[in-house]
Amino acid sequence: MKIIDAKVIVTCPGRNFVTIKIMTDEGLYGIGDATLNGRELAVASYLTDHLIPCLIGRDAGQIEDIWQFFYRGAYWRRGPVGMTAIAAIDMALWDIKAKAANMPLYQLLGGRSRTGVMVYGHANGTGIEETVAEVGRYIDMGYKAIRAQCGVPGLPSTYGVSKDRMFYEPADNDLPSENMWDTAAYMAHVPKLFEELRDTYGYSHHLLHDVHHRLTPIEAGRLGKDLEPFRLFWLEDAVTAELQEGFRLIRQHTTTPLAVGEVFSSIHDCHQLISEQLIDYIRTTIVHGGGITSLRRIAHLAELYHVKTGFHGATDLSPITMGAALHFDTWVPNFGIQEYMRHTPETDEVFPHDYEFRDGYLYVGDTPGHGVDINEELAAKYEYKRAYLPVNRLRDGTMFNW
Ligand code: GCO
Ligand code: MG
Repeated sequence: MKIIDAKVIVTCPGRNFVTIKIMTDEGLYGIGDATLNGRELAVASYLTDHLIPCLIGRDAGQIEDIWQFFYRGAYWRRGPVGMTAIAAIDMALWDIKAKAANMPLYQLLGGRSRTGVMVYGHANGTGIEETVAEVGRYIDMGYKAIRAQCGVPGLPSTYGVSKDRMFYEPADNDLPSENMWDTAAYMAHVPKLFEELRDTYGYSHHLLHDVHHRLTPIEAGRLGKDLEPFRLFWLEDAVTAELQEGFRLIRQHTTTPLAVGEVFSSIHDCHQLISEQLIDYIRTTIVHGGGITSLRRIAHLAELYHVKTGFHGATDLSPITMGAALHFDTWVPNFGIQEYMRHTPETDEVFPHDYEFRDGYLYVGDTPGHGVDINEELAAKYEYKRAYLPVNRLRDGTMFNW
């Protein structure tokens, strides 16, 4: 089966999404997500100007060879833009292969390992009381695992606290908006939130928290220790992870489980974190980590070292990534949990899909492929709209991690 054409579709049903559609001479097509929040057009150009010309005429079934061609063959390896582009092609090719086999993707990967995929939802509020009430709402909706984020006294805005309770979109401005950060205020506040949550709801649900790269290793060790009585499922992105050995210090000080990896683009960003057992969950996901072909290698490496998967699943990853991830989650032996932030009805309409939420779990359907499609006519109605993620500064104006 030959690839005869491929195109990039940019659409903005409330937020920007980039999609590749690959067509074959047998009439089958596959789609892949190429969305990189705040840098969408760079990936679109990388695909259109540099990868698609090399794709035409290739055998659509040679997924591994095409991956190697674009990874090794580029000479300039890795990086989020390049790896997101490779991931999009890879996802689309797995979609085609599964459709050709007339199988849902999880069957092709090795079959079902579980009945459903446990997901965690996002509860947040400006203060502790509001956040506690939001967690209650998620419990009522059937969630077994809930991430809790809360405003910090004295800071006008904080990562993870949304304007719209049900749909969190951090890319909130035409040019980057500026947030303010205060580590001491944050570290003093977070344990109070989790103490209140456990006092109110007990220990029957999993609770998670995302630090969003704001601490140093020793600060993360302290926070992890302070949170130990509240038995978190994980503490996410406690530090920026460019320095993999930095996690040794966190590990020496706390037994709170650690998750990291949503901004990683390859196995080389996490091989030390995994092989030294410095983390418990790897969050690198299909769209930003080089596709299913690449994530399969990361998951197998992780399995050797008791590390489980915990795929990133924010709203800036399109329903295509969610569909592909859910097939992967349904199969992968060392599954941990899947993040799930609902997409808006406009987005769901542009990307019809067959996965569904029931009682804390997401379930994939049995449609051949990854089960997600794109309504191109509808997509064309929503024009690209530039949007950036915020940046962060300390109280004295110093640029910091967002
Ligand atoms: C998460 C993430 C997101 C990111 C977003 C950036 O854990 O879901 O941290 O909220 O901030 O994906 O584009
Ligand atoms: Mg995160």
